[in-house]
Amino acid sequence: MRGKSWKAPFAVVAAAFLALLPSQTAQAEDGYDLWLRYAPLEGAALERLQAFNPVVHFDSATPDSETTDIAIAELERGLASMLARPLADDGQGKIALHCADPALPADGSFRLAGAADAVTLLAGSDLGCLYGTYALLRELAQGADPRSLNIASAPAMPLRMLNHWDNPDGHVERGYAGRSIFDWWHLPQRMDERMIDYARANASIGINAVAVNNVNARAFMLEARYIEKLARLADAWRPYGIRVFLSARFSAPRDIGGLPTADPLDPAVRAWWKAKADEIYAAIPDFGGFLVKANSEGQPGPQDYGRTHADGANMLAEALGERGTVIWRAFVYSEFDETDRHAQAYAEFVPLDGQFAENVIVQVKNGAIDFQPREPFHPMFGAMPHTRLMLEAQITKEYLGFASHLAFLAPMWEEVLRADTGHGATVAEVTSPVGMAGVANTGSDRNWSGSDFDQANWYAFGRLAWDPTLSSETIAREWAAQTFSRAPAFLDSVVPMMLGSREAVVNYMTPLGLAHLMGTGHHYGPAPWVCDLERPEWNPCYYHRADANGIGFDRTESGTNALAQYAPAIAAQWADPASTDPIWLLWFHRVSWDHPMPSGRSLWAELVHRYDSGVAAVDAMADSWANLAPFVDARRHRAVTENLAIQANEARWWRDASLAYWQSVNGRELPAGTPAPA
Ligand code: GCW
Repeated sequence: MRGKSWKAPFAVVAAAFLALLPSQTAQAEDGYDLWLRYAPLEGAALERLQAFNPVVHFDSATPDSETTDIAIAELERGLASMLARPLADDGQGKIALHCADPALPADGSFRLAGAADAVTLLAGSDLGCLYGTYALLRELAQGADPRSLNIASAPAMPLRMLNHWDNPDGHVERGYAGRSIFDWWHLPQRMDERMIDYARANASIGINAVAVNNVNARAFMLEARYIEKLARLADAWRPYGIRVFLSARFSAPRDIGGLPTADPLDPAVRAWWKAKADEIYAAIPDFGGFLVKANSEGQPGPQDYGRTHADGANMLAEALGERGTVIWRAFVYSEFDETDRHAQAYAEFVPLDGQFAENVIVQVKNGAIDFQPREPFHPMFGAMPHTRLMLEAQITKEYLGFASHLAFLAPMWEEVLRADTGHGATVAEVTSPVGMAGVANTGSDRNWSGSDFDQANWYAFGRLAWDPTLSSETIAREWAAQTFSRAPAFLDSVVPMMLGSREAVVNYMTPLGLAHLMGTGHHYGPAPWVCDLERPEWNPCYYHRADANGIGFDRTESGTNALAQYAPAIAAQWADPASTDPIWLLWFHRVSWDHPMPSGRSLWAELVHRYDSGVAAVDAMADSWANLAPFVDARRHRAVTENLAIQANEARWWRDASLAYWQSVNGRELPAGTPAPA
């Protein structure tokens, strides 16, 4: 079907279109189509697209590839669906694809330019054409006029990656959307069609790399039988621009290789990894590389042999050579360090700056503790100028109410990406030359992410990795328009609701810089009273340090001095409780319950106020959503309503249990005017 211009015979398109209709309606209502619904346009937007009367063309220089075929099929599908009719045989408005423009880089960049009778899509590669196709459809799905499009887009970050914490047995660690989407049992012979839908969703937001298995890895995933399975996925995803990575267990040479050691300096160990890498590349020529969690939470690593993280990472990097990348995680903390978990990763990694091989990336979580509802940016950002650092975010909501609480995470990621490290760059600037990883929230649930609004976090992650300067508001608006309704009245109400949702969670769970107060192990409900766990840093009481006199973690000079790991200008701004933004207060300081807050309230009154505002915000979300029923199909509207009811109840649970506990410690009454507990 290649040539100067391509058009399927009208009858074929019409038949395909009719076949699409009923299932599409059903899918739209169960969320399976994600943001790729291409709901029929209405009003002026429909008239404009009808008048434009699109038809797809591409020039002869465009490479004949599966990727361009996918782009064309997607255009046909999206346009027909939005027009609610098959593309006409005698279409006038050319959507003209030029996918081999030498003036544009082959990294996925593209340009879209509208004119009276054509939209030109220029790209330096077929993948750029695919990305441009999705951008065009995204604009049209929001009602844009094709003739006035003018977009030039390039990926800010080369690596835009999902990390799946999926175990080979189908269980997903910290997964709240059902079982794993990867069917290792039937691969390689049978591949679920869902794998294509998944690739399509990722490509539509620019995600280009996937680590398919949990960082708490099983070594057998490196065996030949799994490489064969992975190769099938790699083949299926390649046209969508996705490279596969494997989480590798550091002790694999012992676990599955029959060697007595996994010491990274042992020649037999090095030879084993080299042979393993060769074996993988023979099956998957564009294999991305290894993701490694080492010497963290009981995982094996180079320190087991008295070696450093750099020794371990460099050994794997040598095995991969120029073919791939080692992504080495910096999420480390030890039960033997009595001082402050906050300071450990920096202490272990920063002295190694400059020692990592060129094809090693160190992957750093957004904050120094662990994916809390709010954390200041990790002090490692900007502190390792000779090391490639990548940001790790968590899309799945381990500490933010799983898939039942609504929390749109773009504002959280925006907060960290825009943070000034004090080393002459923001976190986005430090990480943009490298990349961003998100711990996936996908699962076997029909709606992929466990709830309709959790799809927005997957979407937002991809959009921010592509362009970290995008605002949360832009992302929320485009997502909601594509997913639910493009009606301005709907968007004007749902977007603010999404934008405030994460702050609501912060307020009813861990206000004013509190952190890690969730129930042990599951991390769901409140448990600030827990203080008897063997490892001190797993106890909520380790983090809040509340007693009759006060509350908070002193990380200044008079405390653990973890603050000194930040650049001087940043540390200075957080050194004094008086100059510290209240959102970080108890993260860095221990203050008395009477500590005066900028609001004029005492700390205790402010804390109570924040819990209350968190609860009130959830109630307001439920009210807003109730009013949006006319814009959303009944099925998805009800599903969100039910979750909001759970959240309203559990926000009260968090507030009341937390306040009751603080009162048991400080012996204080609730300030006058506090609403009664539920
Ligand atoms: O957030 C914590 C989780 C663990 C996870 C770990 C990590 C994969 O509670 O489940 O393990 O972080 O990031 O390695």
